[in-house]
Amino acid sequence: MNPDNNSEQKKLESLEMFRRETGENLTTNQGVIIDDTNNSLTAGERGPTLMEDFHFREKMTHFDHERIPERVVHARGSAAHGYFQVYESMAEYTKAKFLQDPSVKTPVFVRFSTVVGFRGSADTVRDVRGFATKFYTEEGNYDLVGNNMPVFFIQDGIKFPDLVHAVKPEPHNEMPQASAAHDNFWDFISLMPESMHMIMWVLSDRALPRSYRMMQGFGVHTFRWINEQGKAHLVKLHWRPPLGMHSLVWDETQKLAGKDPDFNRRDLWNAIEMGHYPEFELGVQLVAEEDADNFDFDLLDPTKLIPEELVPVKIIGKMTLNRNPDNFFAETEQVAFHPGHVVPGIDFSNDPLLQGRLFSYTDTQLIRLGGPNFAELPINRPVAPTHNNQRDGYSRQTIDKGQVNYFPNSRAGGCPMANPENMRAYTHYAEKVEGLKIRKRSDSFKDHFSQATLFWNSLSEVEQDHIVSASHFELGKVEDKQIQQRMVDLFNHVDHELAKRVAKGIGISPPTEPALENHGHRSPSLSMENTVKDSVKSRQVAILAADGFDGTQLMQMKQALEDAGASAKIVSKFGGMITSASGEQMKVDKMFIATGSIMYDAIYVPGGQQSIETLKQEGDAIHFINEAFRHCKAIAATGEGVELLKASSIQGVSLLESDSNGQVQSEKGVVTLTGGSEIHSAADAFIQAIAQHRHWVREQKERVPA
Ligand code: HDE
Repeated sequence: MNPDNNSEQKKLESLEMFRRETGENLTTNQGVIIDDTNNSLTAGERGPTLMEDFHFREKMTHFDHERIPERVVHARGSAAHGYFQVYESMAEYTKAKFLQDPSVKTPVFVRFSTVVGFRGSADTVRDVRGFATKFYTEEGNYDLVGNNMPVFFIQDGIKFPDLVHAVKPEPHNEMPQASAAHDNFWDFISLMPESMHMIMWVLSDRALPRSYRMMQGFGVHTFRWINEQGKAHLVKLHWRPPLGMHSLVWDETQKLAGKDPDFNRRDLWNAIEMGHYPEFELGVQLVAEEDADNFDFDLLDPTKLIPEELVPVKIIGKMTLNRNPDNFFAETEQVAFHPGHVVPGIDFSNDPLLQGRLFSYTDTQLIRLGGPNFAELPINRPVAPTHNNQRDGYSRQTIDKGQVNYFPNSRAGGCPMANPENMRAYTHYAEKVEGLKIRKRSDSFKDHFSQATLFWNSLSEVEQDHIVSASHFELGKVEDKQIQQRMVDLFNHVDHELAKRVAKGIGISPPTEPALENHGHRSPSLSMENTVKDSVKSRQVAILAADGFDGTQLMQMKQALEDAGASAKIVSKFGGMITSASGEQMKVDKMFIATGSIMYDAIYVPGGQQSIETLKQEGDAIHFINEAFRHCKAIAATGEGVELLKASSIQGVSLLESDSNGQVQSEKGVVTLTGGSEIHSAADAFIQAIAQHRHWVREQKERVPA
């Protein structure tokens, strides 16, 4: 076998030992074959169940103990296996072995999550997304436990229990589920000005990802990389999706939470099953130790990012996720991440939030996974060998041989040996630290607004509008006027116009003067509008059709979409088959009742007189078009299909008001072709429109009911 693939295979093989296929015979856990699992053992046909029914007892006991506590945060998640490869050696900056050789594929397991909701909550809520990666490196496991936003709410780990208590459902009635839109959360935030930068991110569209495959990831904290010569760099880590960053719109997320609460989870699963392997490039911002103090903010402050204009992001490698887990519980639920899992060449900084995390993860896993042996669970085992004198505890699996379980020893030749001469051993960076024991926030952490303003200034008008509407929703749910007022005051430290717009929406008196002058700086890379928009790979397109559709148009468009990597599904009133005007049969993929425009990125309506007449009478079909239009999605129609768009409530698209004489026309993401002979050109225009993700120019201005 190719040695490169060897390291990638190692984790697969280590999991293989624990995989179990369904066998022919039903057995007990002791291996005894069972003849009947439908009837308990009873004293007579109508008599009491007998205690000696070991099969009943074992089955029921195991069931009774099936649940474990869910994660206190990030309870709802989905994961995938894959591998990571560095593009070029990072030896200049770090000695971490998995970052040296571009031919080495390091196995990874990645879990994406929401933060606030319970395990069964909906995917599409407004929330931060967790992005946790376990690298099974040859030198041990390295966990990069990040989020999809580059900063955090608080500066010190000691505030985390307060933050989480405030955002979780209120304790007296356990409402609301998976939402920050309630008094407790905004009460806390209004008293914590340090959270304002993160609040801007949470109110932005970053909190509503279209797909886990289309969001960025961030290590958040400043970490330290150390090279073979002992030289250190401070480093911020980024994950970048080649598909670009794309979000849902608020109305869509609300509807999806009911129609498909698994929307992001399903998207991840399906993409991998279909071979559209999610990819993320790893980027780093490197700052030499000696330059650490050259910024007007503190690199140890997790409410700050390093603007890319100051330190560019260097792309150093790529992660590909190519396999779904076999078993949700065994893998996705039992995986245990920890920012303290580092390998030689990677070290921490004194970021007080990071320092707090270094305690919390193992601690919470001790209760969640029931004792100290969770590192032995298949998904958590490193591919590097482990040897130490840790013994016993609940559910110990390793059978440690021999008489010796202490160090130093002479009876086992001193093994396992802690050897300071071992060049491969982890050594902590010898940072000079001195000071008084003190509970005090550093003065260098005191600017809470400059970067919140930077973020606001960097967004497009549409993105800013979305922040304002999000604040109206969130604060509109708050009952206490004083909390609303305090929030308006905080927004007034970010930007005066923003504060006035927030105040107007929630009926609070607007501030008359800015609390701080807007510095006017921008960082264009912070806007999602500037993301990649060149591909329709793995995008979902609904084709609305009924009996009598134009078979040539439908087939040609479907083919063109699929050739471009999109997936096209036929949606109609009933399941089964529909027949084209010329007699071809097509299978209906989804019925209107079981789907909605919210589950697709774009809509296509092929011609066919009879099909269009039927769809015009179909409220669901008209609603499909209206809703997709309102959500700014690409819509195409050819031949008589254009008539269906005209019958909808679409407004402000002039091409629908005139006849195009067989020409392909495209305006605001609506593509039409009245003739129907130039389907290829229509498909090209449609594909371009889909790649734009959304056509915001329609928003607000051409509002349609949906
Ligand atoms: Fe976490 N966090 N966190 N966190 N975190 C957990 O660990 C914690 C923070 C993040 O998919 C818990 O095993 C503290 C920042 C992710 O399994 C817990 C503080 C970032 C996940 C915990 C933070 C994260 C967690 C809950 C402030 C982004 C899910 C269950 C000091 C850089 C990992 C668990 C997975 C999970 C503590 C702040 C990311 C309680 C104390 C900042 C992605 O230990």
